[in-house]
Amino acid sequence: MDGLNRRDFVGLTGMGLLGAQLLGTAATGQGEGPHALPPLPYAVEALEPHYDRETVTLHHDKHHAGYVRGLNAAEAKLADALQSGDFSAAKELCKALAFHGSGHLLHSLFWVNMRPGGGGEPTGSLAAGIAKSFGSFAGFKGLLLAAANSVEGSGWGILAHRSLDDRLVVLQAEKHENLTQWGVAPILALDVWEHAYYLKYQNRRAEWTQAFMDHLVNWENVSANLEAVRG
Ligand code: MN3
Repeated sequence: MDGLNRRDFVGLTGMGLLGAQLLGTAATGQGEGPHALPPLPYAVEALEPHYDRETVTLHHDKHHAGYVRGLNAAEAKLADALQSGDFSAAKELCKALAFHGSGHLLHSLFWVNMRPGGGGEPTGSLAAGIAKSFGSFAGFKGLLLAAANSVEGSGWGILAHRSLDDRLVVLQAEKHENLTQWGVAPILALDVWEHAYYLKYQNRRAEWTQAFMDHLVNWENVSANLEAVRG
């Protein structure tokens, strides 16, 4: 396979973990959990001389595999927490899920984003979307390179689709997430900025979140949102 098929791409951009699951089902399982390391879509030396076989091997077999293991481990701890009702490690758990989940998804995209003899310029609807969003391919390419080159610390340069207005956007990601999970589409938003609750609840954020969940959340709306992102 030399690219994501449309179903995978929709999954990655619009339906969150479904994207990773689609990639995972096509993967070679390691028997460690629900997520598996997807096989490279080409030989380890296929991207030479631009990307060397040693780096590809280490990057895929060690680094990417580490995120898959980390995600499976975090999900196992999540299951334990849900079973026991002990959420004292929720902060660390959410960080681990965001880091490893986003690391797995972005690497899965990264590998299929490359092919031997790639480069050049896109055509078709992607070219049209780039022209609409950035003015020209040269402008887009300059922006993506500058963004990637100036990421603070470790991270990514990313092209993403924003469903809000059907535009393409260039992002920097520090680490993999900080602290979202790439590809997820939010269906419920609970605002815990102080502006959301301070006049009434002052510093008692937990009272506000309890009130939101007990008395305010509109599950019919959340259900409709889920139907919408599932398409
Ligand atoms: Mn990497």
